[in-house]
Amino acid sequence: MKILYALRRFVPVFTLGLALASCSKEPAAPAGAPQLVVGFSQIGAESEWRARETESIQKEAAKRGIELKFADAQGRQENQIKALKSFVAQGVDAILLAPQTKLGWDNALLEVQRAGIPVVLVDRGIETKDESLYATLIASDFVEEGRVIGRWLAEKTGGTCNVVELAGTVGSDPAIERAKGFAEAIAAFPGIRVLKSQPAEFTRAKGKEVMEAFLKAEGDAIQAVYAHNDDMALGALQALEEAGKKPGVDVLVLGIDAAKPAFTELVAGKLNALVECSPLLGPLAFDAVEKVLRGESVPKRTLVPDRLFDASNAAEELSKREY
Ligand code: GYE
Repeated sequence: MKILYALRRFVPVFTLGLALASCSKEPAAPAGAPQLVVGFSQIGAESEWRARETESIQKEAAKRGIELKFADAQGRQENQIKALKSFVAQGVDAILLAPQTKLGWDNALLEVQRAGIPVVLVDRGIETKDESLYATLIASDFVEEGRVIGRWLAEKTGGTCNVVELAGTVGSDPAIERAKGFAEAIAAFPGIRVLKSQPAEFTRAKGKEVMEAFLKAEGDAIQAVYAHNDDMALGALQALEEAGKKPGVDVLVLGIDAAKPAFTELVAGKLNALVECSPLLGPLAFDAVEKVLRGESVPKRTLVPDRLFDASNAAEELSKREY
């Protein structure tokens, strides 16, 4: 394995030499340096956020002349584990992993570690017995995102409101932590009642479907919706409109991510508050990869900062949105 790994690193140098000689416009690593090969195990394409994250990572790899081996797991952890094994077999230099769920990674990551390949976790964290199985985690503080939304709701409603919750993928870090932060923030307000909470997989279609079921069960009692991401908030918005309600007016709609499609609805007044969660992780991810490969130390956790947007500040931000 070691010999193969060393050999693989020589081939791209040669290829790079040819590319330079033919004045290729291909982005290139610095002269003389072997081209890095990085495997990226992505969860899927369930949301606008994830499409923007994939784009950011692909763009940054190209900019740095890094060869990216991209594996889309179509929403299944078992496919991500297969991708990790395949990256090991291919002898990549490093791996970026966006883990779908928190649990269940230790065996696969141990195999990766034994092959001497560093892992950078992007966007979601994992729960593991052995923190040395990954080099660093680059992600937002999902608990804080949930708290910020909870505080906003308490403040805007004077602490009295019936809310329904559209939760993210079961077992995923953002679904667990966004629920926790929200619950923590509203705990001080007994007048805020969560009528229903159900997973809707972070997708627009499921968000709409679950919201329709909520409306059937609770009807006019629902005064607010807290969705763990933009897409589910947009699905809820559609369900509300189809039920003859005015989203943003009859029912408050709150979400997380603040990507352009939802942001536009926020400015239009159909959504009421969005907490940002940046998917533009490419530059941070490859900074970490390059540092780790140079043997430099990296913090175990890099926090991506988030802001809250509502009617008070959304309009002036819209033209500046990068995602
Ligand atoms: O908020 C959501 C998605 O892991 C932070 O996953 C990410 C979340 C994001 O599909 O839209």
